[in-house]
Amino acid sequence: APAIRLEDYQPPVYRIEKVHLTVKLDPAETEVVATLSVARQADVQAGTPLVLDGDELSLRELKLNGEVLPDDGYTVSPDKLEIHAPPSKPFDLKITTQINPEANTKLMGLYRSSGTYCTQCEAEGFRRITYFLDRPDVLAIYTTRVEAPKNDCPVLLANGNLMEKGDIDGTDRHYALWHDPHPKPAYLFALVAGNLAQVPDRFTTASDKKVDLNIYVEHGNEGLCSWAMDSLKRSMKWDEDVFGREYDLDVFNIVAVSDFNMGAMENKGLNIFNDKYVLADPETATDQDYANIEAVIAHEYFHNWTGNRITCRDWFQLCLKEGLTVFRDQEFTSDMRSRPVKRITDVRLLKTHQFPEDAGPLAHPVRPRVYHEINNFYTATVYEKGAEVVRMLKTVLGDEGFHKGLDLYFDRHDGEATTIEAFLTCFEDTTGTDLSQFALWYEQAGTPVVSVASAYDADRQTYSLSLSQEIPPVPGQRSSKPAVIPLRFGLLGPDGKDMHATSASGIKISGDVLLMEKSRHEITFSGISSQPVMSLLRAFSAPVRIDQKFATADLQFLAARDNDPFNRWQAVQSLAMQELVRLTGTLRHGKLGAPADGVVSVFGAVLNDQNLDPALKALALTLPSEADIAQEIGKNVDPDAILAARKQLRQAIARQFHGALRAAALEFAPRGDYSPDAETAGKRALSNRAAYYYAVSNTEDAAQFTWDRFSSADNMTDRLAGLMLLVHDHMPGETAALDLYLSRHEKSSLAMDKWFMVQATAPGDGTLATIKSLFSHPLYDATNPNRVRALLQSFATGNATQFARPDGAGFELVAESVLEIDKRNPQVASRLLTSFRSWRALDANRCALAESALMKISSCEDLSRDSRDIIDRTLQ
Ligand code: HT7
Ligand code: ZN
Repeated sequence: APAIRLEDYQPPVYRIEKVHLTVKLDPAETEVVATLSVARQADVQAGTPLVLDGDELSLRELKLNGEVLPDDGYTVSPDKLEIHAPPSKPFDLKITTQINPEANTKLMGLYRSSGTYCTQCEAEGFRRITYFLDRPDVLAIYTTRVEAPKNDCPVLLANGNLMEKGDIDGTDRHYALWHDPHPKPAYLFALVAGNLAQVPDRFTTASDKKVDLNIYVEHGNEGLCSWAMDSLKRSMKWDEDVFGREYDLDVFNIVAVSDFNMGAMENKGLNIFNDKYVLADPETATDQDYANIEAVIAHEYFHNWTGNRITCRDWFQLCLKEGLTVFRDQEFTSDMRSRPVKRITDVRLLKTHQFPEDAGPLAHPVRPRVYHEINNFYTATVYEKGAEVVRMLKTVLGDEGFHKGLDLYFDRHDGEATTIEAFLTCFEDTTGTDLSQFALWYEQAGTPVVSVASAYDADRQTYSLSLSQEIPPVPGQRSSKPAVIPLRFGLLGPDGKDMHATSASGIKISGDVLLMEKSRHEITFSGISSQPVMSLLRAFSAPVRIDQKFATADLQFLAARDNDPFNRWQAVQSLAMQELVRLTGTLRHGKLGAPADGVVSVFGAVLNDQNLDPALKALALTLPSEADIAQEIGKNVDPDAILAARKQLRQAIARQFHGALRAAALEFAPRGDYSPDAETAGKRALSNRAAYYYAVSNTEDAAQFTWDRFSSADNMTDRLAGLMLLVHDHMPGETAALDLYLSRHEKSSLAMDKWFMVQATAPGDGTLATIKSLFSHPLYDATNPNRVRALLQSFATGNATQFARPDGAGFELVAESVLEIDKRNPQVASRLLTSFRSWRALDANRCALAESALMKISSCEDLSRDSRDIIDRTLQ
């Protein structure tokens, strides 16, 4: 496939102003009649051909201004329709295509999920429904008539407001006519038809407009929607309160489907969701699931302004809607729950998913300059780093400047398809700040490393700080320019309070933010009466790595006393990380070192800190993941040694503090009716974190205690936590627990995804055989993306020792699966394939085995464009 480049962007030569669609649904032979009102752009020569995109389409009829177009007036293929010489005046093009929803296994365009017709058009799925200018800068007003048998499909939905509904005389069919008054790009088109249950509600906007809210689910699931509905109403209110954004249609519909390539989709007025981000009850959903539902519902809703009202000019600008919308949903969660807990959770996610992406062969700028397949750019870099960039913009400009700029953006670009440049200009215009250097965050790939050195001069009472920044080389980017890096900081005095310098030189400082703009800064703080401890990058104010040599005592001090909760957490993590890296090294040399008392005792101090919020405590007690440790080690990685080191530290903590851990596991287990609220969930998290350690405490009742946690749990959070311990630590009752879980949850596919996931992520040589036997389990379904992700994606990304087995069998299993899935669903396959992205960091033997598995994939000739793109970049 040819490379698509940002520099080649050309505006469309024709506009499509109105679209009238009639979709006559049929499982295998759906007819789509599209009437497009087309107009030539003023600066384009009359007679310029009109070239429409298609994908696996078959044309049935073509009329121009009501007349059948002669054969020599156009050329057509499944992926293109060219009208050779269109009229110079605006004209109507009526295109009839036939498509097969039942055979659509890619889940892009119109497909069926458990009998429900649904669509997915982002990024380029609309061209699988009809020929179109399928690009985000072509905005049209859509009217959609959906026709289907009344019995099979009592519910008929499309974007916008319902205009009309009725029977089609003389048939068993009926229709619904929907009209969306807001111009939109084709990727936001949606249609749903099926036999679904409707859960209705109402929202009144700030300007007193009544909006009908509906969640549509499979019959029987009506009782699982209340959390999603509650989250939706809170999102609508919050967007009014915090961003001044009101909803703009009479109805907002959400549909949950069980076969979906990603999380959810923000189609105008008709959001379509992976059911795992809608359905919840305490029996089947964990606290994490509840939090995810709240966040994804909010995210899709917030897209109504950041994405739909204002959309992207081209797909290079994807971060314009995604980074900004992730930032908005993160802020929503921070306001609904605990801000520090949310921040820590997000930074952990960023560090485990985005940092490795940015350090490996798939690295790309937040706004890429080139792509082969846009579906491969829905990445942690575009989403999560994109959100960090928006957050930094807020830090740099201040709350007021940020909101003024954003208000101007909403005002100036409403109804447009625009760019990152236009977005940044709004902030420049309102605040008078030159953001040209800041814009580098969108253009440069790679994670900057900020190196820190400091010295205290007691005689002069000065504290000096050297800061330098550098981005390590990234594919296609050998050199880089210094970025604007806002570093929130505090100089901690011995009492744990921030010290205040009488003056500072060498850098711009505003409030508690140091603003790096150069590659080096030599900073001097004066009037510092005693040796401070530097707490840098508070609240993780920039997506950078900090290279700072800390004395263990200073980290211990920060872990105990920093008044920034994020950096307190970070200090505990850094201490654990240092120790885990050391232990890993020792183990690799065939020795068994003991974890240092100083580190173990910090965990004890955290555990016994009476003032720490339980949710924060649970996070602080969570050891860096195997993937995090591997990343820290960086090269010649041996996942077995990492796993063993982690287990050593876990056991040392467990054995030393078993009494307090047992007590915490019991004390913090919430009693009474289940509630998913953040505070109660935080207590459960702490209780389960304590149980995680206690399970390996070597005490007499550890096994029984763990079994009880599983078997007497009255909610999924505790049950799953117990199951994970039994299975991952291969404790007595492991098999019985899996069987019990299966018989209890076999009817709930979301609960069963967890059952597959737990087994796929279990360390130990037997896991591979387990996975192979699960392929033929009656509940395994290779066509359902959630199930495939539960078994294979979780194995490849969450089971480092088995995926990277020293005999290569883990890589082989994933490689073979990629090839098989790729034939059916390229998006799911290419996503799975990205799990190889850090292969070059492995030790020589594993590296060679990974390479041969990758070569096997690469040698397959009919690989999808999606997988070909990932494999080529991974091997480059
Ligand atoms: N904007 C959406 C991204 C998306 C997607 C969703 C489902 C299936 C295929 C998809 N391709 C792209 C989701 C979001 O960011 O809100
Ligand atoms: Zn999004």
